[in-house]
Amino acid sequence: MRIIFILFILIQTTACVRQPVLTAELSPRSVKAVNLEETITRRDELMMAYSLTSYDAANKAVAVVNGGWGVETIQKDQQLDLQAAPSGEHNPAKPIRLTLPRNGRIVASLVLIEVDDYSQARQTMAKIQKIHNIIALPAGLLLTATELLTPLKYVSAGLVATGVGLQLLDKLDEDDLLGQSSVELREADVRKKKQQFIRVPAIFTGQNLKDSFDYRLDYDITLKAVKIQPVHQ
Ligand SMILES: [Ca+2]
Ligand SMILES: [Ca+2]
Repeated sequence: MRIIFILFILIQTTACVRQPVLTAELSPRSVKAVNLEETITRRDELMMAYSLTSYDAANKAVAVVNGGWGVETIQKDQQLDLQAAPSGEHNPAKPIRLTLPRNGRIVASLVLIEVDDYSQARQTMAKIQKIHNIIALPAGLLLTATELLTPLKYVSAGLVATGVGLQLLDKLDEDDLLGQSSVELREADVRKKKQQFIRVPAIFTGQNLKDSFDYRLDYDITLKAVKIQPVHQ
């Protein structure tokens, strides 16, 4: 009888430990050039960088992952499906994912850049893609910041945290930031609302010299329940 009771306790404990945790996955969906930044050349060169940063219940930054897409050219009125299979010079934007800490939160951030220095940008993107979806410990800005960070600062700090020593902020002297977007997910809200999918539409408009640009961009956050398992990198 006693053995059965102990077994029962063991099963209960195991069931508790195995309770699924939530994973958030960011995938850029599409980008459309309603109006180009460089009207004279009749095309823009685009690059996108995105990140997920997680915070625990005590509001401490615990992990960050990065992703990148580009450099790809786009023409006026063209819409690119960022999840379509590779074709010609177009490639999909790979999703990134991170565990949502219990009673914590995740900040998803994305920036869209119009590239002026093409070869420099390609090198930057090669570095970002090398560390794609690798979980890093937050450093510097993410740990010390008490004020609200812009999406660009989140992405930039995420890249620094991976140790590639990349300063996206500095690079923007040569290239142009078309827009930045961020969304925050609180674990308690997600569980309460049983959220599984969030589509974030972003409109990036502005002026560069005499050109006014207008970009429409969508990205998705998918929430999945996963069993806890050892992390293999
Ligand atoms: Ca430009
Ligand atoms: Ca350009």
